[in-house]
Amino acid sequence: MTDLSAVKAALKAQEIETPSWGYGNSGTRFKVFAQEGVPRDPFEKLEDAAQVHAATGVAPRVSLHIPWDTVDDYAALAAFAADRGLVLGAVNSNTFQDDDYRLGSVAHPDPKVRRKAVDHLLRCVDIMDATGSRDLKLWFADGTNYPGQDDISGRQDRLAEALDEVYARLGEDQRMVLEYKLFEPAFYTTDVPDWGTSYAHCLRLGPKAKVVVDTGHHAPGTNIEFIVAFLLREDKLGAFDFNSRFYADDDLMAGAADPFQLFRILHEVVRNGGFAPERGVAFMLDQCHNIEAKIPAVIRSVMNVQEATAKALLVDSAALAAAQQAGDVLGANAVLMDAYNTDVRPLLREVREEQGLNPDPVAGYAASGWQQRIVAERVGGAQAGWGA
Ligand SMILES: [Mn+2]
Repeated sequence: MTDLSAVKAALKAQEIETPSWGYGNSGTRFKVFAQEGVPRDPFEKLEDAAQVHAATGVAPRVSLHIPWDTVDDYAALAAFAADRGLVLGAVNSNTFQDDDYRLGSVAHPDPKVRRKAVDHLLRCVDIMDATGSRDLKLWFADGTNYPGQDDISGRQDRLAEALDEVYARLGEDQRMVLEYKLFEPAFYTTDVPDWGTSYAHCLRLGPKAKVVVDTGHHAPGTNIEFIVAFLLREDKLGAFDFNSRFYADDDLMAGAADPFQLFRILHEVVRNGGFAPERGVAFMLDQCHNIEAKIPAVIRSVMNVQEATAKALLVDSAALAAAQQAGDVLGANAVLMDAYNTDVRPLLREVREEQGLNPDPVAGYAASGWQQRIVAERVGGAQAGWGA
């Protein structure tokens, strides 16, 4: 039997980090659709993030993206966040939006471009010093489009050299988390295409380097929960970027496309102690809301992660271990499916009521009047979005 009070305590202690860019305008390479009331600057993004935290109680952390969230005074941004009950989370670097990066950034053949990219990453660590952020999130768009375009091993050498320099700059309590992605924007080779490549670089770098698992960055059919179990076992899982996908890097709401997969991933997190604060795993969303209302979409995503977490916490681990030990294939599978098939929404409503929250976060947000307020007040100026 599962201890319900322990499950509730774990759900109340959960922290899900939301991305600043999820509040701004976004789209596909075909069209960015503007929405009314969208933030014009990083401060307004934090105001929206505070609404998500107010509605859910588990989203106090916000990831930044540099240069999209560039401000004059990062300590002031952190203070602005703190005034709203928020904490600034991972600093996401961007070495993919300048013309200089046509052939890559840290793995570019030209040392001048590599210098520029590394300087940007070092600048991000300076920003972390000011914001108190722990993690520098690295995702490189680097790769090649055509066989023979560049030297695959040479690019790994350049990547390693850049990572070494940034790693050496990290403070005592800072980390770098290295994300991988199978393809896109490069279509032939990608310099960090999979968890193994990220893991190998992180292992070489040392304990302050960990792997980021972005759930949308794998080949179709990849067993992501195996990767999670393996990385946790090796103490190399630094963070999740949750989102969901039907085809490639769709960046849809976490848990929307395949809630069973999200449950299987979170089961491995629970099984391997990944929620313990000392494991240092960051649970972040990395997604864009192109056609749906942004704040409610972030709230829905947080709820989807909570629901999958609740189901994972409800797995009867003693019964599961006994069935596994006995070689009871069907019994073991049934234990897992019993948890997955549990309707945890009443439990989560109860948890929220105990936290003094509206048991229905979507309804709570709708009743707050925030959406009408930002549509009325955020008039004029340039809306935040990709590249802004
Ligand atoms: Mn990501």
